[in-house]
Amino acid sequence: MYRILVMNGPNLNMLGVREPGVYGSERLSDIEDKLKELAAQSGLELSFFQSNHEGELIDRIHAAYGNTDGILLNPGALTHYSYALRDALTSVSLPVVEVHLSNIHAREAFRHTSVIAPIAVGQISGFGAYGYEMGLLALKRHLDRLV
Ligand code: CA2
Repeated sequence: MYRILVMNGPNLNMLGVREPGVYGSERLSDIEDKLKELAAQSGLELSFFQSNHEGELIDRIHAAYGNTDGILLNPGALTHYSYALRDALTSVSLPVVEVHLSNIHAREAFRHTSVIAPIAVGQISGFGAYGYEMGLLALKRHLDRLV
């Protein structure tokens, strides 16, 4: 059974609360509930962590070292500039799948760059909450050495 850490960065605790037009009407807890269902069917053990603080996210990544098989990550706006988050992910050598609700490549220019993508297994962007399900399955396939 793979142990997967599902991490969300700044402001994602506000999902479904404000601006449903951009990010959809589902709350983060709804997304997590769906992932729990999928994990039960797929033989995955999930832990969840959301923080609005870069350092807390980094500490959680360090704490995953040695007890986690992979990370499903929506870094929020940290995606676009946090070399510290990227270095933390590199330091634990865990496979990461990057997920975004919106299509970051179809938005403002500053969102087109991800400093996380080069060290990720892959990036899923633009499929709303369903992207998390895709990301979890893709991470499992990667751990199974199938993709
Ligand atoms: O599309 C995504 O998933 C993003 O990671 C979301 C981030 C954004 O900075 C990235 O460029 C793309 C922002 C999350 C903000 O979430 C909110 C939720 C409700 C209301 C306002 C913001």
